[in-house]
Parts: sequence; structure tokens; C-alpha cells
Amino acid sequence: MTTEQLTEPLGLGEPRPRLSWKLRSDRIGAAQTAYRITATVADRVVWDSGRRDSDETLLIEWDGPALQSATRYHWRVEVWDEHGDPAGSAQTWFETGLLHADDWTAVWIGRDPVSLPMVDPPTDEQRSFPDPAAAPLYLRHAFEVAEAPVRARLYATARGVYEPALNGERVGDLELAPGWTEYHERLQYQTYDVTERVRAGANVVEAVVADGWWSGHVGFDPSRPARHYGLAPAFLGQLVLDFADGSRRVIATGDGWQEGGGPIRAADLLMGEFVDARRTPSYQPAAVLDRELGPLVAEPDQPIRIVDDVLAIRVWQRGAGRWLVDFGQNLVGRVALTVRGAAAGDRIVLRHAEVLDDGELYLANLRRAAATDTYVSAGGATEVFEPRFTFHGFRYAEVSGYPGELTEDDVVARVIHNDLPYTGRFECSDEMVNRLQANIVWGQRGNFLAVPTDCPQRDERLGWLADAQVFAPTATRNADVSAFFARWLRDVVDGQDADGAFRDVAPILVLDREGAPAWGDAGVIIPWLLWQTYGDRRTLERSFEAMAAWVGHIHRHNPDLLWRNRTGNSYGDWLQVDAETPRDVLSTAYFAHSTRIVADAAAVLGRDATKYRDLHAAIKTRFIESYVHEDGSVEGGTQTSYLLALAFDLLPAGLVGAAVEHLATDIEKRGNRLTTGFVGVSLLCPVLTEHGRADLAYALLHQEEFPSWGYSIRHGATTIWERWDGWTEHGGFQSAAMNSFNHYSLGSVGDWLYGRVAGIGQAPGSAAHRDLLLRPTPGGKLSWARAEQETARGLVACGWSLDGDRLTVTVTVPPGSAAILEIPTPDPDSVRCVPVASSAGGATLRLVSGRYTVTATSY
Ligand code: RAM
Repeated sequence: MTTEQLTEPLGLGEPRPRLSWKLRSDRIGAAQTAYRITATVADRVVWDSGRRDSDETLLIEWDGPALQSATRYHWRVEVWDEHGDPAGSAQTWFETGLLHADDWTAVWIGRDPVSLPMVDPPTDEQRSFPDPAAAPLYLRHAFEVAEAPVRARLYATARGVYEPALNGERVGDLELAPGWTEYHERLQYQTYDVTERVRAGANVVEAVVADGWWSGHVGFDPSRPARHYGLAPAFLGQLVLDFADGSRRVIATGDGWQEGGGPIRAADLLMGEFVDARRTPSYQPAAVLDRELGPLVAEPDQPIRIVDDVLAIRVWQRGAGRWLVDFGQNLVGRVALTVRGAAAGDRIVLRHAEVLDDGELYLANLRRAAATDTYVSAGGATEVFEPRFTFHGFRYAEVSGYPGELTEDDVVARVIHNDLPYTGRFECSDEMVNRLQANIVWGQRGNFLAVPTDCPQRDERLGWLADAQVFAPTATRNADVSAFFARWLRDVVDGQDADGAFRDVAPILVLDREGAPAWGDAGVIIPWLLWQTYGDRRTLERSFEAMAAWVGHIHRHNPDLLWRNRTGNSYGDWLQVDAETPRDVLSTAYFAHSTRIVADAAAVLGRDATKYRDLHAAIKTRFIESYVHEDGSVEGGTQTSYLLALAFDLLPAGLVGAAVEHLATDIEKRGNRLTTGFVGVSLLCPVLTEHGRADLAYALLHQEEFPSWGYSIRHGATTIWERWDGWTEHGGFQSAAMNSFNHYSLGSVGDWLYGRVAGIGQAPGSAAHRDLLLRPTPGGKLSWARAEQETARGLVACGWSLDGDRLTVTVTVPPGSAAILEIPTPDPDSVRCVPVASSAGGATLRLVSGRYTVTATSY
């Protein structure tokens, strides 16, 4: 059971939350025919939906009385099965946050601006730490209560990133809260249950706040001061204490709080952290900085946490007190270091890199991100240094100034990212392909941190829209990204300018120009994907005007329907390999694609789709007239030209076969190599497979010569590289000016691994996996493959194995779904599990929910 796509959310801000549940049954054909929801507050029924004849289990809107702030609602669902019999019930809860501005009595506090150091663009020397301008704020407030409360909640947020504490101990396990949003529009607050932590007598509530995205370095524009939203961090919080006698007391930030400095002398997301353990906090009165709350919202998705620890696989010495560490995996997070026997004042420095160059850290590709953590020892027998307000992208670390011998037991990499349910699995018989899948997942994890970023290591880490849209289908396979993307989409929509242009990045920082083709289009593509994958109609509804405005913007400036004007910083098929696709071919194809999605969305939402259907038809005609030749070749003749035309249905039906031929010839004449960049690659294997050339898709998958996924893996990649030629035998490292080794974009092939290799897909028009279309595609070197995906309706699985001529397919269809299963066999009569249709290409089976094994003895 979930509320707003989250399990038992504490501090929900949505006034009409949507309730969902999944059914579980081993019975063939299990299905729901009716449900009833009842909700209670402290055992009092506040809403009873009554029995509703419906098979719906997803995103059912709260229809009870208006929700009260700071209240725990329990809700129960009862369901009736396909025979009309009661089939069980279950219960869960959600708790509302502060729903009204006047629930807040807190005001923003921090350091008196008069005492703030001057802020100029940092010079190279200033970038060496500790930079006094980056000193976190230590806040505290002492209070007394006569008795322990029966219920206590802390509601808090920061302009910056913060960590709260009560009575000397950290509260909660959130990292880098409140995350990053378009702060001008939305700043998220967090809710913590501290009932067990407030005691009778004296208490102290504390917080440490660092610059984070608010006032620290973000992105790559060195000409700006490193203060993007504000000059300095600030904190806002209130502790709400409820006592047994029904009384309530609120301890809120404001007058009477103290601020000071402490052991963390500087902290910055890009630069790193500097901790002097000898220092103890010293305090003076805090200043009230702002009495306006600003645009506070409850955090609507899974927060950032430490989700994993990765142990070192090798530690070796490189000179006096200097060691290198290999964690065996390019990851995102920080190193926790155990220090023994250091003298007070000893300084230990940690640096981080994704790869080694000649046995040393390769740092050039980090550009201006210093990614350096420094620890000054207090001289304790054993100390643990773990930075709190920074993160790095790295596989290797260098530890210098370390006293004694560093061993594998003294270092651990702490992996941080939004704590999404990563429940997808893809596996097959080829280890290289399994490594590719692992690289894709690691790339997703490291870059789904606060917002979907391009990369996690250099001075960039921005929410680039094209990267997100090409990778989003893959992301939905590996994890439940419903709430994460819905939240980020608000930044995308808020970033839209008055003319209707989405931008290249969201939140807008560093770059505020109009979005490029395939970049801005993310504002149309992702809401549609969330509808298709999760049935999230509300996000589609909320995004629709913006989606339509984007298409309107392109149309207005390109009345001849070829998108050549207002293409922003047109990036084309970014990072392709010597195969430049004409910009107008790519942009016009995207114009058509976005227009069609807007038409489809209008139809789903019950709006008038005709205008967009007509516009789409007209763009298609113009595309064909302008770019498609009589022999089926497409202007530019690149793989991506063909992929766009085929994937977005921009060819006359009679020329589709010829275009596929041209595409295949280009790949074959290069020795089964691709030339696609960010945009084309997401279409490559899916289009080939859809048009009967799965053989070529597999050839590309198994390719190990440059350029290919296999090439990077053969050269040690544990994440997806930004560029096919990030490192090559012939050229060494690509230019350090732009060479990330953890960029998920070229990993968009993951969707095809689940979708066509294993076979999990949806029928046209299906949303939230109600109507599955399972099309396993044995091929290439594989003897078996299988995937599992935890969909909104439950677990969907599809896998196959080949044993000589015998093909075995195993399938799981969750209650509430039905599936069409296509078995590729030359002899449909050999299929066991009776087909509903057969053709020369194979047998088609219609399956109700259940688990199946299907064999075809002829393959
Ligand atoms: C790079 C980013 C991103 C890409 C843009 C065009 O700087 O890393 O991946 O979308 O350029």
C-alpha cells in the first residue's frame, strides 16, 4: 500500500493524496472486482468510501473530509475477488505535515550578515580550503519541559543543506536535506518523529547548516560568485510537542537561538569538506534573517540517504604517509576514514578520482571541483572522519598525511543517493551484458541524487533535460522513479519561460537559455512516460498546459513546420562518432514527436486532440517532403537520421523497409558499429528489433571494438561513460574539459534489455502495465535472459532459455493485469499453452494473471 506513491510517508503535503495497493495471489486469473477504503484518525472513522465496484487499485484520490495538519491517518482497504468474494484487507498510514502557512511560527535564522565575509568569485588560491566563506552554521537552542511529550515532531528545512540533532545525537538519517529544487518556487521541509528523543527536563535542539546548492558551488560558471540563490545558509525549524494533558508547545527558530562555528570549517558540494576535530562549537546569539517563510512544501519523494557501503578492494602505498585506495566501483558518496594514533593537529587529506592515469589519480576531468576532504586530528586514539555536506564521484581515493599503515579496514565508501526502491532485475547468460546492466544501474544511482544529473563528479552536476529524457525509460525499469521524476518535473515546468520554452537544465542554474531540441522536449516526454508507466494522470494534467505551450512555442517560430528557428543551443546528436545528423532533421523529428505526445495526452485527459493530431500530420508531411528521398534514404544519412524517422513514424509506409535497409547497411559497413550520440543511441536497438533486425541489435550489444558499450567494459568501465571515446587505445583520454566516466545517457539501452531482450512491455494504449505485451527475443550469443520489474500493479517477470531447439519462456502476470505473449517459433503448433493466434512469425498467447511456463519445441 502506498500513499502518493510512497510507503507510510511522514509529513505529507498533498491535500488530496492518492492511495494505491498491489494485489498478491498465486491463483490463475485472480483479480479485484470491488474495493472499500476506510480511514481513521485515532480510531475514529473519518472516511468510508463504501463498496465500489471497480478493478482499480492505483492512485485513488482521497475523497474524505479536508485533511488536518500534523495528523496521522490510518487507512484500510478491503477487496473482493473475481468471484465477488471478500479477498482480504490491509492497513497502512500516512501523516500530514504542516498544511497551512499559519501552522508555522518559525522564522529563518542564521549568522548576522554584518559578520559575513565578503563574497567574491573564488580565486584559485581561495579554492584551497578552508574557505572561511564556506563555514557551516552551527545552531542551538536549549529548552526545558516538565514532562516527556506523548508525541513530538520536528519540522525543519534550510537554505543550504542541514543535519538536525537533539540532545547531542543526530536526528533522522537524511543526507543533504532538503535536497535541491527550484528554490525560488519550492523549498522542501522534512518531518522527523522525535517522540522518543525529547525528555523531561533540559533539552537542546541543534542543527548544522552548510552552503549546499543554496549558496555553494554548483555548475561550471566560474564568473559568477558561488552564491546562486543566496549569500549564506539559514535554518528554519519547529519542534511541536504534544503532552498527555492535551496541551501543545512549539519550540521554533527565532529569537533566543544561538549560532556559531564548529569543527566543520568549510563544506561545499563540489570542493569538499574541511574538519578540524580540535575545535568545539562556540556560540553567540543567532540573527533573525527573514520572517517570510518563502515557498515551503513538504518533501514529496524519497529523500537522500546513505544506501550502501562499498569496501576497498585494494590499498597500496605511494610514498611517505600517502596511500591509494581502489573501491572497485565508480560510485557517488564519500569516504569514511578511520584514523588511529594521530597527533592533535595532524592533517590528513583525501582526494578522489574516477580513474587512474599512470598509477595516480586522474583529476583533470573534475575541472574546478576540488573534491578534497581534509581532517585535522584531535589526537584521539581512534577517530572516524566522515564528511557530511559534500559528495564526490569516484572509484579511487588518495589518502595523504595518514599516520601509520592504512589497511582495507580503515576505509569504506558510503554510497549516497535518493533512496528509491531499486527492484528491477535483468540478467542473462553473457557476463559482459550483465556488467553493462550493472554499469547502467550504478550510473542511475549516482546521478539520481537530488535531481537527475548529467554527472556527479566535475563542476557541473546539473539537471540536464535530454540526459534525463533519453534515460528515463531505463530508469523506470530499474527503480520506482514515480515520485522522484514527478517532483523534478515541477522544476522543469517552473523553468518554462513566458514564450513557452522549456530550458536545457532544471533547476535553472548557470544556463538560462531556451532549451535545445531533444533537451526542452523532456518537458513533454517525461510527464507522458509517468502516465504510461505509473498511471500518474495528475502529473500529466498538471504538466499539460506547459507541454502544449512548448509545442506552441516551436510552432509559432517555425510556421513552415521545419524546426530551424529558436533551437537554443542546438546540440544535435550530442557526442556522436563522426556522424553529424543535420540539426534540422533532428529538431523537426522531435517537433513531430512532442506534438504527437501532446495529442495523445489530450486524448487521455479528455481534451481536444484534433488540433495536435492535425499539426502532427502536417509536420510529418513536411518532414517527408524535405528530408526523405525516393529511395528511402533520409537527409544526412546517419544512423540517427534513420532512427529518428523510424522511431517517430516519419516515413511513408512504403519506404519504411528501404529506410531500415539503409540503416542496417550503415551499421554493417562499419563492421557492426554504431555512430549514435545521446539522442540516437536511445532508439538504436529498439528500432532495429522492431523492424526485424534484432540480429544487428545483438551484434551492437556484443561488440567490443570501439565504439561500443563493450569497449568501455573491456577497458574497465564500472559505470557508463559520457563519451564513447572517454579513453581509447589509440588516443588515451579524451579532452579533460569534458570527460565524465559516470554519465547515464549512453546507458539508455537498458530499456531495450528489459523490453525486448527479456521481453517486458506494454500493449499500445496501456497505462501502468494493465495490458502487458511480452515479446522475448532470443538472439545474439545469449542462451537465456530474464527480467523482473516491480510495476505499479505488482511483479512482472519474463524470461526465456534455449536448449537446442527447445525454447522455454517463463512469465509472471500480476493480478489486475493481462498479457499478450508472443513466442517466436517457426512452428506455432509446437507451443504448449494454447495459442490464441499463430502466424509464420510465431504464436500469440493471451494470459490472465498468474505464473506460466511456455515451451516451443521448435525454435
Ligand atoms: C554537457 C552535459 C550534458 C549534456 C550537455 C549538452 O555539459 O554533461 O550531458 O546534456 O553538455
